[in-house]
Amino acid sequence: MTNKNQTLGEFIIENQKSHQYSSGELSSLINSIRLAAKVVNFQVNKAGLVDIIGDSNTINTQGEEQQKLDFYANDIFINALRNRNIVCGIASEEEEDFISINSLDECNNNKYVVLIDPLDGSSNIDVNVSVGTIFSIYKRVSETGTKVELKDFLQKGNKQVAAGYIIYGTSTMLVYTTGFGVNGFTLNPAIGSFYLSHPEIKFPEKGNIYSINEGNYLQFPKGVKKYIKYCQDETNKVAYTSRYIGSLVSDFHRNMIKGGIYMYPNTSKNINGKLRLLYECNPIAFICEQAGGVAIDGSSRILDVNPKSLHQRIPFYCGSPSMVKKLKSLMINN
Ligand code: P6P
Repeated sequence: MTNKNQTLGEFIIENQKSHQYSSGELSSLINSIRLAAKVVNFQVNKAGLVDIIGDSNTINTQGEEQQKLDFYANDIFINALRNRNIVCGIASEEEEDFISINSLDECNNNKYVVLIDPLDGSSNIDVNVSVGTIFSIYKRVSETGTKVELKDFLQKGNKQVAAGYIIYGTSTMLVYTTGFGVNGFTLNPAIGSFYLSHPEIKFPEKGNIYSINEGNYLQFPKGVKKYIKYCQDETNKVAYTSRYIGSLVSDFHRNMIKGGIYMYPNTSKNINGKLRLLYECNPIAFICEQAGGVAIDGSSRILDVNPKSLHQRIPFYCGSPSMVKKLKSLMINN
């Protein structure tokens, strides 16, 4: 049930009663993400004013130059989760290995693990383009009270208990699902509270926006090339349009609201695609499906892919059902 203008805190309490996480731990976990989002938002919004942007002259596990805000966001989210003693482990795009969170008594009885991309699209920060945080939450599969293990993180996306993103754009929004639909909350910066602004978000059945980096066109699989030409064919009944921000959270969010498809295929430079399965594609795919969309790796459902490693990459196509279905038909037949 949704009540517009409800605060995120009120929404969590109301839904805690009626949903699976009545224990309150997942509610507390979402609340810790809410707090971290406000802190990161404050820094992102003033990045241009202080010496916090610009390369930090270090390289992350992906071989990408880390912006200072990457580090900062990573620390803020990890500390917010650690300090509340809610999770037993965290994996992050900015950390080579997962982090085991041991409570004071060393045997950690917490049952959730969190995987996070603390600041996706960070290369856009110094040109004032919106960026985002993406998170994915699972129940641990290893024995409670023992140290967390890699298998707790290498779970299929269909096992997620919650997933969401924060988009630091013209306004700051927190969008998330716990498997009962997708709801969007907009931050009122004057009072520092998130308000339910987009209840029960659903993809429009049809869409006309396709999002892809066409600079890589020559390297795309044949089916993707055919789909792009299909969208550009002016004899089409639908007038398609291309929109690409280069920030996954922003491109996905616009397409979910307006109807569209986001595509990041494998290329000769990224033979398994560029996006990471565990903390980018799985959470976005969970939200996508909960909003009535479809998310595939070109042939299979993203949420059914069996992960092999923490930072594994995968081709990613997600959006309005009719558009993904058309793309898939062209990919399978070419
Ligand atoms: P390209 C940002 O680095 C990111 O991971 C996604 O947010 C974004 O959609 C994609 O990469 C952009 O990649 O190669 O088009 O610049």
